[in-house]
Amino acid sequence: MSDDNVGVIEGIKDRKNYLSRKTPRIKGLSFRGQRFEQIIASNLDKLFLVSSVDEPKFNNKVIDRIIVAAESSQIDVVLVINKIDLLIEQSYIVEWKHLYEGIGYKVVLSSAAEGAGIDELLLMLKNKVNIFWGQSGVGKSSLLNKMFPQLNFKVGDISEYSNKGKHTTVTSNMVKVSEGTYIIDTPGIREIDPYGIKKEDLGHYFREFLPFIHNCKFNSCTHYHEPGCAVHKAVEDEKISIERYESYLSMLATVEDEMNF
Ligand SMILES: Nc1nc2c(ncn2[C@@H]2O[C@H](COP(=O)(O)OP(=O)(O)O)[C@@H](O)[C@H]2O)c(=O)[nH]1
Ligand SMILES: [Mg+2]
Ligand SMILES: [Zn+2]
Repeated sequence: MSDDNVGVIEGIKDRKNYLSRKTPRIKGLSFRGQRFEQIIASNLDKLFLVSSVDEPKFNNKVIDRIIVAAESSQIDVVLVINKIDLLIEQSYIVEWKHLYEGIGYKVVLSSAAEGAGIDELLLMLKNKVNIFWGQSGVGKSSLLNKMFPQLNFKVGDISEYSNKGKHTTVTSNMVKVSEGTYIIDTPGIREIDPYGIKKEDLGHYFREFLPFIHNCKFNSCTHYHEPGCAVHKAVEDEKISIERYESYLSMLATVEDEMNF
C-alpha cells in the first residue's frame, strides 16, 4: 500500500503453472457455444485429488479428467480416496489404489470422520502450495478441517451439489496454514473440462501411455482406431488398464466435439 492508501502493483511474478478449465456452457460464460479458459489457481506445487468410496460413488472417470488437467499443467498429483469408514468390502478400493500406484501416483486412503490418512496428508502438504480438488461432497472441506481445525470450512452444504444452476462460483480461497504452507479449497466446481487440450496431445497426459506412444505407426495417432497403434496393442496385452483406456476414449470424444462445433 502507498501512503494515500491506494494499492500499488510492485511487481508481477511469473506464473510457473496454472490450473484452468473451460467455462461452463451457460449464458454469460460462453458465447454461441464457444467456451473460454477460466483460471482457477496458479503457482501450485501439489494437487490433492479427492474422491470417495461412496456418497458420492467412486468415479474413476472424474479422477482421470482431473489428472489430465493436472498433468497438462505440470502439477504433482496425490490421489486421496476418502470415506474409507464407509467401506464394507475393502478389496475393490485396494485394486483402484494399486492401479493408480502402478502408474506412479501417490494414493492415500483417508477418513475425515475417523482420522485415517490425516498424518500422511499433513506430511505431504508441508511447505507447499496445495490445492484440493474433486467432486462436491467427497469430503475436501472435512479433510481440511480435520487437519487444520482453525480453518472451520463449511461442510456438507447441499446447495453445492444438488443445485445444478450453481456452477458459476469458482472463488477458491488460498489460506496460509503455517510458514510456507498454503492450501486452496475449491468449493462448487462441478464441471471439470480441461481447457485447450488437442486430441493428438491427450495421450501424453495419460502417463502410462508414454512408453508406447512413439511406437505408433502414425505420428498423429489418437490411439483410437488407427492401424498400428502401440497404445491399443498395450491395452490388449494388459500393459495399460482397460479402465484408463476407456477414460481416455471418453475424453477424446469430448475433445473432438469441442473442435467440431
Ligand atoms: N462417512 C464419512 N463422511 C464424510 C467423510 N468426510 C466427509 N464426510 C461427509 O460428506 C459430506 C460432504 O463433506 P464436505 O467436506 O462438505 O465435502 P466437499 O464438498 O468435498 O468439501 C458431509 O456430510 C461430511 O460430513 C468421511 O471421511 N466419512
Ligand atoms: Mg467443500
Ligand atoms: Zn496410437
